[in-house]
Amino acid sequence: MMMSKNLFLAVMAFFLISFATANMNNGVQNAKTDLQIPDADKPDGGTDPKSDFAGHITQNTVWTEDMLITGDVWIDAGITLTIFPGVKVKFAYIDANANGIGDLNFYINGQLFAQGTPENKVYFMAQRTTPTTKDWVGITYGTPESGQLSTLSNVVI
Ligand SMILES: [Ca+2]
Repeated sequence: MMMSKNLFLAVMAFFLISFATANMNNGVQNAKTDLQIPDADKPDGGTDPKSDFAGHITQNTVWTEDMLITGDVWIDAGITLTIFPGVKVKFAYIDANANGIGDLNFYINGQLFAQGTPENKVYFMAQRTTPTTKDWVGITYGTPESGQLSTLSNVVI
């Protein structure tokens, strides 16, 4: 009897932690460009990424180097995208409907695992060296509470 009560409490604690984490992740919705990055945290800019991506991520994937985003991105349900420390995910400025606002969006319907370190942060940023706050749309978190939790730490958006 005591065992099952302890198990029940442990399960409840897990759900409470999950709920808190999910709410925290909702906070990254509609994040803007790197204009909000404090100067001390700004990356050096550097050259454009060698690799580019757009579309659906349909199998578990690891990004180990900088990535240029050239269209909407979806992490599909049940799929994990892992981003290594120090990787810069740069969004191209694409304004197909010519309204002055970049169109690209990053949809998380599965799991984003982006764990930078204080020395090697993960960046979600505009590609242009002098971006506006409207260069890309942001990150949209659509994973249901029953889905996998995303983890973002030492990530600059
Ligand atoms: Ca637009």
